[in-house]
Amino acid sequence: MTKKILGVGTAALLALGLAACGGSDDKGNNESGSEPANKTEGSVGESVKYKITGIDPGAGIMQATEQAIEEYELNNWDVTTGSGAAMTAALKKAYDKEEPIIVTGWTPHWKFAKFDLKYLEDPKGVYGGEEQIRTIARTGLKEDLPEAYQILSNFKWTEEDMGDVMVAIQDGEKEEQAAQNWIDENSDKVAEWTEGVDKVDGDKINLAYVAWDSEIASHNVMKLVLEDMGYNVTLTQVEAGPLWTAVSDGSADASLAAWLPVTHKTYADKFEGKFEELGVNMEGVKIGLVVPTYMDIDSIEDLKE
Ligand code: PBE
Repeated sequence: MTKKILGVGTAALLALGLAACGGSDDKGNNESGSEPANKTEGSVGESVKYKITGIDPGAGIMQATEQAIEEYELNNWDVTTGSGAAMTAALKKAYDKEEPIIVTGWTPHWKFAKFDLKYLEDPKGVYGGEEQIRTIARTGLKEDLPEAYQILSNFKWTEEDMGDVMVAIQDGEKEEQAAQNWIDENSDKVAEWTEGVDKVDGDKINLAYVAWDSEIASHNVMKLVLEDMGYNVTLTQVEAGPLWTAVSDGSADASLAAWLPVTHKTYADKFEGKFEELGVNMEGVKIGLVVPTYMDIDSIEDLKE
């Protein structure tokens, strides 16, 4: 078996395939004799079995991907459900063998540090543009836990900051230890979040997060920062839907995991008025479909053939 299923020669095959399908919008079956070889070599869809490797079903990127499948008319395509960890495991497995794979991806994420990857262009803008990660809280947090409210409102860091924590965890460091190391090396930043805030004496606070690598990093850092300020912090790991529900019904105090304006728009709209936005904790983040650079495609439109 050739490993470079989508090697250099494939551009030509791809172009041929596209030309051959030009007039028709029924992409499913073309009955042209030499199916197996041609399809394996010529069609990205065939090479990945028309599957986009997804993550947990509640993630905004999953909704966006369903929408992409619809808007780009990828009629015979599916997005598989799993988890962030299963997605990166599948990516690593394919990458090590230089096999084709398409994943739901986002930045910041350690995978870009470990593998050569690229986003597929999204000319229809289904995945939005530059996104932000925002901090949200239950209504009433300001009155009940004003010090935490202040720290959470001040919290802001960069892709590089989060990347340091994520890569350390990926390299085998314990989550909490990776967070502590980052805090030790960035005491100036942490000091900005806590400046002028009084310490408390064991007040309880519950932060909700989803097991996405980016959010594992941010919530572990915030846990330690709040603990250092005297809080008794619980991190509750849930899926995206339950996270938004929990912050909106007050069973969680806050979360650093609100990706907006597009990724979690459905949730933000659904719970409008029932939660409070405390500010942007990271600018310039992004979601989309991601492939290894050895794949000879550039755009989501290239999947439709
Ligand atoms: N993510 C990571 C999330 C937001 C953070 C892109 C997987 C989502 O799609 O909801």
